[in-house]
Parts: sequence; C-alpha cells; structure tokens
Amino acid sequence: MRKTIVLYLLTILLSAGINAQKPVDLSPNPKNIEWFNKDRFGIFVHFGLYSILGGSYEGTILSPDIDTTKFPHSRTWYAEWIQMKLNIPRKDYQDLAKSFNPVNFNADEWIREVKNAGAKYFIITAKHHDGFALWNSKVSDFNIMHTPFKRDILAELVAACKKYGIKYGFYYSHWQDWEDPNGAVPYDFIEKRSSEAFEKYWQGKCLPQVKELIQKFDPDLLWFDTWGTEGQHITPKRRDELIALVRANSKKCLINGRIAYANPGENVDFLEMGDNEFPKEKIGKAWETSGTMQNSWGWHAYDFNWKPAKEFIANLIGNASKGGNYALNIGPKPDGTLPVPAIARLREMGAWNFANGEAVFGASPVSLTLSEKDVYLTQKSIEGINYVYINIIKPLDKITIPTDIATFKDCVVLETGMPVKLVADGTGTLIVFPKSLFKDCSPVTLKLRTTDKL
Ligand code: FHN
Repeated sequence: MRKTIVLYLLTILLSAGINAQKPVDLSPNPKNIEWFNKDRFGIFVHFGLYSILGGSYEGTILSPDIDTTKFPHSRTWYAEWIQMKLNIPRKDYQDLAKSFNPVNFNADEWIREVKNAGAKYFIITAKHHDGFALWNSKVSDFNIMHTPFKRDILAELVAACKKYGIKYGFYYSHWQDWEDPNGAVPYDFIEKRSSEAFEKYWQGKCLPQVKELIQKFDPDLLWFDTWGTEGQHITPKRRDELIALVRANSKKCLINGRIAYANPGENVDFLEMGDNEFPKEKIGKAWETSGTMQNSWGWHAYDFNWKPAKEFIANLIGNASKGGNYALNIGPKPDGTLPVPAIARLREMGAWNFANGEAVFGASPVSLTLSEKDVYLTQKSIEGINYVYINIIKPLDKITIPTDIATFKDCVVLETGMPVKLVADGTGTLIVFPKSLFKDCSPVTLKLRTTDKL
C-alpha cells in the first residue's frame, strides 16, 4: 500500500515537471560572436558523392541551357543538386558511395591553403541535401566509412584546423534529405512529406546527427540551410528544438540564420544572406554572405565561369565595410584535390590579405558615406590610435571625403607605407591619386590616422 502511494506521488511530481530538465536558454551568448565579427573571412567547401559526377550524368550536362522539356526544374549549375535535377534514381545515386574514393585528399594541404589565403574559419558540408555524411556517423550508414575510402574526412580536417589555428564549422542540411525516406525533397510533386513523416526523419536522423557532430567534433559553428519559405517542415517549434539541442550540447557553437531563412527569430548568432548576395547597407546583427568561385558549389567540370580573385577581394572588403563576413566556396575534385584555379585564387587573396588584411580583420564599419561607387570604408583602433581605411576597388583620379581635413593626421598607402597628400576642399578633404597607384589594378587601400572614430 505504502509503495503504491509513493509511486503515485512520484508520478504526480513528474507530471508537474518538478523533475523535468531545466529549459535550455536559446539566446546567443554575445561573447561567442566576437571572433566571428573580427575574423570576417571563411572558406566553405561543398564535397560529397555529387563531386564524382562533376555536373553531368549519362551525357547530360547540368546547366541553365538544359532541355527543360526533359528536365523541367533543371536550369541550374548547382552540381550538388544533380540527383534531383537530372532525376537520378535514388538507388543509382546512392550506389555512388561504392566508388567514392578521394585518394589524393590531404586535410593538411587543404587547411594550409585556407590559412595562406588569410581565411580564419572553415566550413564543410558534413551532410548536404543528398543525405550523405562525410564522417563516421553511428546514426546512418549512408556515410564515408561505407565507401572504399573509409576515412573520416571531418576528423582529419578538424585536426588540421586545430593545427593551423583555423576555426571550423559544419554545413548540415537539416531540412532537405534525399536519402532518408522521410526527409524533405524539393518538389512536392516528387514525394510529398507529411509533417508526421518528416518528424520521423527529424527525430531519427537530423537531431541525432547534429548532436553527434557537436559531441564528436566540438565545432565553432553550425551552418544550417533553408531558403524561400522552407515549406511547412521547419516550423518555429522545430527551429527552436534544433537551437535548444545545439545550446544544450555546446557553449560556443554559433548558429546561422538559414536554420529558418524566412523566420530565423532572435536566437540565431548571425544572419545568412542569399547565395552570392551582397547587401548594400549595414545590418544590425552579425551576418555572412556565402559565395561561389564558379557558378556551382560542388565540383562542376563544365562550369567554366571562374570569377577573378579581384572580385572576391572586393566582396570581402565590401562586406567588412558593412559589418559582415564572407565565406568563399570551393568544390573539390573527386580525387580529393582542390581545383588548381581555386588554389590560384586563394593564393591571390592571400597576397592581398598579407599586404592589406589590416583593413579587414578586426575592422568595423564607418558611419561616413562617400559618393564614389566601389569605395569601401573600414576603421579600427590600434594601440589607442584610430585609423580609417579607404579601400578603392576600381581606379580613381581623386576622392573627396566629406570631413574636415583637421580630422586626419596623415595618410599612407597601406601596402607600401608611402605618403599620400591630403588637401582641404571646402568643408571636406580631397585626395588626388598618383596615376601609377592603380597600375596593378588590384584594390588599393589607404590608411588615414584620424583624431577620432568616424
Ligand atoms: O541548395 C543549397 C545549395 O546547394 C548550396 O548548398 C547553397 C549554399 O549557400 N545553399 C542552398 C541554396 O541556397
């Protein structure tokens, strides 16, 4: 009788939530975002089974010029979408795991290039929409250990990032999963998922894998991915459940806004722009643009549109001038090497950052606006002295800063330390550039010592 009463009381206490776990605080810790706001530049990598196909399948090349009578939703370069876009049967696509063997993959070489480019953080697709995991996942067998390669790529990369002092994070496709029979697929007409079905994937694969990634690798950030209105599946409840899982398992891990693109709420650490989207204005929260080197994210052997490094440098400075970051993507080749044009561009960025990175890393926006296009301002204080940096992307004859000349103590070309003359011009300050300054046509940065923060 006494035992029954004790059990009864215990049941009441439990149902009243007295023994329940303390609710997790979803809000971001402002200290955690500090490195991100200083570090500005990351390298993103899209690598997976799709890399084997390199943007073509059975003679059809994925591109905006595709025959839409055959492939109605396929006007894209995105090679990592090839399974959906070229209607590759699920089994055939998944069989690619049997030939995934990037024998020339070398984590040390990859991260050395990242470091030399001047990037401070690294993000890789731990799992993209195809559902394939690049680590030794105990949650799903659709992973790298079930390929001829049998090496945990993430573990090797994490070790290299630690060696080179690079922060690291993982892209995880939490909404789309084309392997799990209940994960979301892009086109409802292919396979409609009920909320109950999606919940099975959510509880059975998504949440356990995210937890596994955190517990195994202790990432600095998680990069979730949704777009548009993300359908009915990523509800505010599921978004918050995922945020709670991350917060409960990591004290440091940042969460990006694409966890729910249309409705990220207050609890993400930073906002994510659209692909290759560079905002014109400052944004009142930490943010990032992820962008491609070609059109595609994953390796695409027929996407010849390699953008010049100069464009990436401009993107980096432009974002920094508005308080934002830039994650520049590479799609490694199926043998595990970084494409040569990608390395060449990384090295060009590295050269620019070596000479001018002072104007980007740890720098913040300036409240002044200039009338010239393609000129970006940043500022920082070094040992108590304020500096403003004028980053000029395209050659100019002169520039007028709408600020009294008394604000500026001196001006030099950042790269060389060579002096540049400032001239009073009404209420502003005029700089006339020596013609040869823009000779090599890369962005030029001027460093002005100022009396105050601008
Ligand atoms: O569908 C993905 C795409 O493949 C790629 O991963 C990009 C990266 O920002 N995100 C999605 C599209 O916005």
